[in-house]
Amino acid sequence: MASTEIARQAGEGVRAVPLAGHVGFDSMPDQLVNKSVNRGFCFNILCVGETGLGKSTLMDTLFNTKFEGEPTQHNQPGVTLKSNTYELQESNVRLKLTVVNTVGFGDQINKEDSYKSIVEFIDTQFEAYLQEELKIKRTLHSYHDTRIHACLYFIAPTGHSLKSLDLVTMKKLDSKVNIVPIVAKSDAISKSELAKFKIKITSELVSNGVQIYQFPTDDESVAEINSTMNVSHLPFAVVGSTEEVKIGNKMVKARQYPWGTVQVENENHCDFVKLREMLIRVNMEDLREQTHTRHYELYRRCKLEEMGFKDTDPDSKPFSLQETYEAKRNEFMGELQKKEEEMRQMFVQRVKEKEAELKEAEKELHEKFDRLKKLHQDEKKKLEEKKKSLDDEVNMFKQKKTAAELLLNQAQQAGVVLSTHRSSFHVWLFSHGGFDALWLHLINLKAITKLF
Ligand SMILES: Nc1nc2c(ncn2[C@@H]2O[C@H](COP(=O)(O)OP(=O)(O)O)[C@@H](O)[C@H]2O)c(=O)[nH]1
Ligand SMILES: [Mg+2]
Repeated sequence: MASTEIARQAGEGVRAVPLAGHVGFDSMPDQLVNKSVNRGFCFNILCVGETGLGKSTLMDTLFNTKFEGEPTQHNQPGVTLKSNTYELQESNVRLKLTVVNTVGFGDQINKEDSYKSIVEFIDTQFEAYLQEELKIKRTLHSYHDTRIHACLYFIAPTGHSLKSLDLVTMKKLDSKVNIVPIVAKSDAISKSELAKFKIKITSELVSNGVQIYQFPTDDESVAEINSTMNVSHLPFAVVGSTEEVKIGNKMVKARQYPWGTVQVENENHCDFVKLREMLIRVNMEDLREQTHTRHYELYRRCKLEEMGFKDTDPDSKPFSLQETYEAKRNEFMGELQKKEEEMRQMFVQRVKEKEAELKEAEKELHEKFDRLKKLHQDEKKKLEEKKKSLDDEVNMFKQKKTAAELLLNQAQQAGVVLSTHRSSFHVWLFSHGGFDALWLHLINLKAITKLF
C-alpha cells in the first residue's frame, strides 16, 4: 500500500480500541518532563527602554539576583545591544537565561534609527537558528537558542501618552517578538493618573495597530487569569528594587521614601508580582512556543521565499526542494552567463577605446617629432650660415693680418734705415721718392699698431 494511502486512513478513521491491561504509555508526560528537566531550559529576555528607566534593576528584582553590569551614561552615539547569559537553578530545574539590554536607547538627538539595531539583533538570532536548521549535520538539541522570547518594553511614567519613539519601535518589533509593555518606575505616578495612563497607552497601541503579546487563553487551567490580565492589567506598572526593608517581621524588597515605603511585591503598590507570574510562572513556555511557531516561522518563510524556495509552482502543484534547487540553479547559471557576456562586451569596448586613445597619442607624438625635426633643421641651417660668415670674417682678418704684418716689417725696415743713416736722411728721401712715400709708411705703421 502506498504511504499516502496509509496516512489518509490514519487521518480519517481513527478507531478507539479499549486496552485489556496496563501498557505504560501513560507515562509519556513524565518521560517528557524528565527529558526536559535533564536538558534544562532556555529563556531570552530583551529589555527595551530609555537609559535610566530601571531595566537592570527590574531584571535583578525579577530573578532575585544581581546580574553584572555598570549603569550606562546618556552620551552614547547610537543604540547597541548588550547580551549576557546566566545559568540559574531553581529546585532541580536549570535555566539558561539571556538578558539583552538596549544601551543608549533614546539618548540621541535624532532617534529615527533607534529601532534599527534592535530589529537587526532579533533578525540575527533568527538567522543563526535558520542556518543551524539548514545544516546537513544539525545539532539543534545542544544548540544555544538565542532567539528572543519576550521583549519587555519600558514606558516612561509620564502620565501623558506614548512617545513617538515608543510607538515606532513597538510597531517595528511587533511581528518579530512577543512585546510585553510595562510602565517603568510606576511609583513616580499617582494611582488615578496611572489608571488613566494605562487606558491611554492601550488605546494608542490599538489605534496605531501595534500587536502586543496576548497571554494565551486556550489552556483552561490558565485561561481565566490570562484573559483577566489581557483585559484589565496590561501594561503592567512595575517598581524595581533590590533593597530589602523589614516590614513587620519579614524582609521585603522595597523602595523607601521620606513619606513611606513602596513594596515591590505588594500587589496594592504595583504590578510586579503579576508581571513575574505572567512572564515566568504561567506563560514562559507559551512565550517560547510563540517565538518558534509565530515569529520565527514568519522570518523563516520570508527568508526562504526571498531565497527562491516555494511549496507550490504557479499552477498550485507541489514544488519539491529539488525542483526549487534546479530552477534556482538554472536561473543562476543564466544570470552568470549573461553577466559573463556583458563583461566580455565591456572588455572589448574598453580595449577598443584604449586602442583609439593610443593611436591618437601616437599620432600626436609623430606630429611633435616632425615639428621638432623641422625646427632643428632650420636651426642647423642658420648656424651653418653663421659659421660661414664667421669663416669669411676669419679669412678676411687673416688677410688683413698678413697685410699688416707685411707693412709692419716694411715699416720696421724703414725705421732701421732712418736711424742708421740719419746723416744721409735727405739722400735716402730723395732716392726713395721723397716725403710722400715716407708719410704713407708711417700712416700704415700707425694703423697696424692700433689693430693690435
Ligand atoms: N523610583 C524608582 N526608581 C527606580 C526604579 N527602578 C530603578 N530605579 C532607579 O533608577 C536608576 C536607574 O536604574 P537602572 O536599573 O540602572 O536603569 P537602566 O539604565 O534602565 O538599566 C537607579 O538609580 C535605580 O535605583 C523604580 O521602579 N522606581
Ligand atoms: Mg542598565
